[in-house]
Amino acid sequence: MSSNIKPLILHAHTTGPNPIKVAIALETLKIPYTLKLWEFGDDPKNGLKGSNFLSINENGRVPALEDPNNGVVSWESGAVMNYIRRKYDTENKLGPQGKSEQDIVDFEKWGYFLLTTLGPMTGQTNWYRHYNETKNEDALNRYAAQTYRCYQVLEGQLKKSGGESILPGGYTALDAHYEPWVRQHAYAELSLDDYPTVAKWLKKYGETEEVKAAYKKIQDAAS
Ligand SMILES: N[C@@H](CCC(=O)N[C@@H](CS)C(=O)NCC(=O)O)C(=O)O
Repeated sequence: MSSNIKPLILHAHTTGPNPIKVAIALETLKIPYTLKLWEFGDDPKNGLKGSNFLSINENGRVPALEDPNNGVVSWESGAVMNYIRRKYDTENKLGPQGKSEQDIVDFEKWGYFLLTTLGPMTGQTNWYRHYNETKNEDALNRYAAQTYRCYQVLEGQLKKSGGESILPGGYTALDAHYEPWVRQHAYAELSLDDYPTVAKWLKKYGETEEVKAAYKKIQDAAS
């Protein structure tokens, strides 16, 4: 698939989870890409809120993906992942495996649950755990409890496949979406002890070639 494709440019940050899902998708499809790492802050040259990056994504957040093959620029990880699937996933390695309306709705609903709920609740837990200038135990407890609630919901879903994949039947883009956010449980100081199927899925998927390659590529670019 990769031979005639000019490398895509994935805009990322060394630690942020959202770009990693895009790297996992590109690795899964063996699409060539280069990484451009940005810093937090408003440095005009290198900052996510600086003029250079804002000309690529006016929201000042990563991921953003530039495709030199057709000039398309995408941002918001959900939109980026959908673009990659529409444009490059010719063998449907990342999309819903069934064609029924329920199959498609299941794929979409678990995607939205990550994008609107599990991801943001984990992000807010991280914020109140590590960054908020004044201690706010109420906010921290609220977001930690909400993240645990998401783990409980995910545990139920993953049990349907014995912890193999978010949707029964094999990995899809959803596994790429969830992996970096569930992996964040350690940084958020949340335990997966009560969610053994989530822990099993994370370990197994985290050891796949595409996931290892995505993390390595970001690490290599940072060093
Ligand atoms: N909803 C966005 C969130 C993107 C996002 O929050 N990215 C983080 C890194 S994981 C970021 O760029 N943060 C920079 C900042 O907050 O200034 C998505 O799914 O792409």
